[in-house]
Amino acid sequence: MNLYALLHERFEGALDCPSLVPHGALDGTGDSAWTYRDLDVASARLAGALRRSGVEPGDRVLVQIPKSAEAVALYLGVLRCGGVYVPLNTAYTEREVAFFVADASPRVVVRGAAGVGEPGAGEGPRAIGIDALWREAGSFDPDPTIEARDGDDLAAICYTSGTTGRSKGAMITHRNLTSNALALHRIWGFEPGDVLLHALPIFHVHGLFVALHTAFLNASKVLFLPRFDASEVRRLLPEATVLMGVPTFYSRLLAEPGFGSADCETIRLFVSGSAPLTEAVWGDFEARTGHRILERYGMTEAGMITSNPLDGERVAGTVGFPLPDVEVRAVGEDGAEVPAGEVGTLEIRGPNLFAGYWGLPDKTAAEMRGDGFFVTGDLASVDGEGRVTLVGRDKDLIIAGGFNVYPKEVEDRLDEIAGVAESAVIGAPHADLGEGVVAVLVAEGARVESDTLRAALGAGLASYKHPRRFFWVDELPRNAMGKVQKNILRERYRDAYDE
Ligand code: MLC
Ligand code: AMP
Repeated sequence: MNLYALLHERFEGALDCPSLVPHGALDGTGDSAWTYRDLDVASARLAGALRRSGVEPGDRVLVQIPKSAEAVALYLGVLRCGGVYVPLNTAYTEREVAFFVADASPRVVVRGAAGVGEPGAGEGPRAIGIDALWREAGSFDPDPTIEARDGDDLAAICYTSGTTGRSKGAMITHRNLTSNALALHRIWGFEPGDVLLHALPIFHVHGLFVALHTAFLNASKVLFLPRFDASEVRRLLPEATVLMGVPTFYSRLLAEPGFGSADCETIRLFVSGSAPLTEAVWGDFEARTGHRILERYGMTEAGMITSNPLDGERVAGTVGFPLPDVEVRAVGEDGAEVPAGEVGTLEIRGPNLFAGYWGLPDKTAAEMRGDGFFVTGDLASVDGEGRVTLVGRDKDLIIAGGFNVYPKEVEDRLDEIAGVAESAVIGAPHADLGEGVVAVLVAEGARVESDTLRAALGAGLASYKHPRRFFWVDELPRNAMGKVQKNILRERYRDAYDE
């Protein structure tokens, strides 16, 4: 079934109820709230405009636009016409976007109003700004068709950087999204009247799939903020019942003077994920608000994998139990499952597991076991009851404020800068973002100023990937194989972001 058909079935009885409430409608500066009918009609119009642009089932539609209700309607419009939605971080630079366009070979590219050129006739994808597409969509009657799709058909390709520094497109099917959405909706106990406070970006699994699908399955009202702003989120909490966020949301709320239980009286569920929630933040949050944050674990390739229980015990520092129909196991270096409670690499299997990396069958095969389990690259223990505790990663990944940064990609850019002989990029503890990016550099001649380094990175690398701390050394520590010993660097620079 097409995921849109399922969502439509669920909100059909609530067409006149509010769906997305844009920020302008919340602070009284203009916009009005969208109803579910508005969302349905807008997505039907956009689906029509995409069809007229030549989008056929299976064609990719690549999108890099600011968060807005129209952007959500475009996502739903792509689902309706059977297209494959390819969302991109709005922070990506032209160089980064060019890679994704070449890799995904989309039929249509939708960008923000700025920086969009129409390519020459007949060549490459049709490039159009969201405003122009929106106007175009409005000039035709809505096309109510919802293209029939199989569970195995692709709904989205979400890029996630690989250990090699080359981004890989995770192919996500209608079954993946549908099974995950239904499971979360059930285990998190969505109920009539729930109101979701939405402050996440909508180019990643968390804000796009987890948050929006559960709300739409429930025909819920969604308070739709353009970005996370702690004081604004605090102001709106009393109008909401559910907040989903990355750990930085919670540590920033705690940093708001006077924040406490009075702010949270209407909330029934705080969810955290995408990065580790420290026991300190979890504990402070409970002490100040009386709420135990529900931590869950997921990844682009598998949507949500485990979750602490809604009703049972939520344990700080753990990510809870596998979702219904999802299997997890921790395995040792020999590939055999380790005994309960011992740490191994976490492998998973279930209807949430993606269909592979776009155009990279070898990379897909390298991360799959013969029995269909996927190697997550996360290190975890699974206790006798099946509760999962993540203890680290064996992939060379930094997670800053819920955004992934792959060291290799940053090192490649640093190494191109005149005056840098070689570099090693690591994550260091960061009070606000969980981890911060640190570069350790070997000079070629005179040492380059930090500002010059950042300016040089600026043109090609999204700003959240930039190191904010630079250290110069005579040589990088290497093991007998010549591999840089990042564990030594992590230890040496673990105070890099201390105040
Ligand atoms: C912004 N900046 C960051 C950053 N976010 N730097 C490192 N890490 C981040 N996460 C930088 C910008 O580049 C900019 O730098 C400066 O900070 C200010 O930008 P901003 O946009 O004003 O930042 P802010 O609003 O403070 O954003 C922080 C944040 C945001 C934590 C609210 O990053 C956020 O919403 N993160 C959520 C990410 C997310 O949704 N992840 C889910 C992935 S899905 P300069 O130099 O240009 O000024 C997934 C699977 C799963 O992982 O399990 O969910
Ligand atoms: P992404 O590639 O952006 O989907 O990021 C997925 C990775 O985020 C996972 O493999 C984990 O390393 C990490 N992650 C997600 N949720 C959690 C969590 N609750 N605790 C710790 N790490 C998490």
